Amino acid sequence: MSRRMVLYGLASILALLPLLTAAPPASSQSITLRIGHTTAPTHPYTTMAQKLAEQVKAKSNGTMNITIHPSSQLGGERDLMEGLQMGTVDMMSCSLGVAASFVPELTVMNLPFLFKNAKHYTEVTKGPIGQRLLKAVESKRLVGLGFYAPVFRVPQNNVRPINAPADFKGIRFRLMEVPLHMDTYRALGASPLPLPFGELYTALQLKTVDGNENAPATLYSERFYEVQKYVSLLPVFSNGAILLMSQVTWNKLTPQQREIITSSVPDALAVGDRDYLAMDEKGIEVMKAAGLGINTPADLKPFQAAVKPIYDKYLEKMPDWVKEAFREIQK
Ligand code: EAX
Repeated sequence: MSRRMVLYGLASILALLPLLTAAPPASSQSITLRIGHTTAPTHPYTTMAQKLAEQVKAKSNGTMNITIHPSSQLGGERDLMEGLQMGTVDMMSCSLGVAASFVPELTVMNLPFLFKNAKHYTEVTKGPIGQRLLKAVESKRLVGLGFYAPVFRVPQNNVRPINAPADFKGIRFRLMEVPLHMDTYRALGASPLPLPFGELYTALQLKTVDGNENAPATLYSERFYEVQKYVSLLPVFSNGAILLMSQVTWNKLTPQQREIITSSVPDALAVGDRDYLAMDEKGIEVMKAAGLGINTPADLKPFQAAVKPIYDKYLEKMPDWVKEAFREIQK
């Protein structure tokens, strides 16, 4: 072999080297996904995300990392939803209230006094209706990974306990910016005001609003009880959540990475459900101990009667399959 040939051979090996080293198969490339939500690091949205991160990391041999951003660090729920659509945020847990402002079909889940209990919500969301709703999310540049949080949003305020619809009169409740929620509280006689969740504690403290409504777990995790007097265990809306991913992010993942995520979701959501139910109970205990008045209205019927027009108004706009789903849920 001539010296020239050796040199030529060496040169071509050197030229190939970057190709051999620089581009490992996509599946072994490390990625980091950001998940955001509005609630505190002690809240079930965080423990769900921790479980998801842990499983995804283990199954991917450490190549897939999920960083968790609680307490509205990446913005409120509307900001996060927009972030998902643009691909600047990868994942989030979103209240069904705000999620329905982006995916109208989800509105059916927000009808007042719809679900009888946690079991009812779970059956619907884990069954064919839940599947269909997760599919509907895809037309909005989102990927629906699952539903969780089988608890209810209840009113808390500084004026009086709510035992009958008349007790709502004139109380300024902070609500999420969700038209169906606002209309419902108006129908009950309250004066609703939309505010981002991140501003709620201060608004309650400064008495910009008299009350708010959330799951007892959240009233506890956000310490709203420090600045509120009464909690009425009136299950006005579902406090369900949907775990969402950005379609922009999803499209960048390999089939193997997608599989790692989807196979990790059920266990993570189960942790979220378990912790939500437990924290709801604990929250009631803590609020009782903190001296809040806690009451359970004896009769739901007058409340249900007052919000009847909400059903007609919002179902009317829904596609037939959603109306059908509603009838199925109500059976
Ligand atoms: O989803 O805004 C709210 O009251 C929500 O419950 C909160 O962002 C968690």
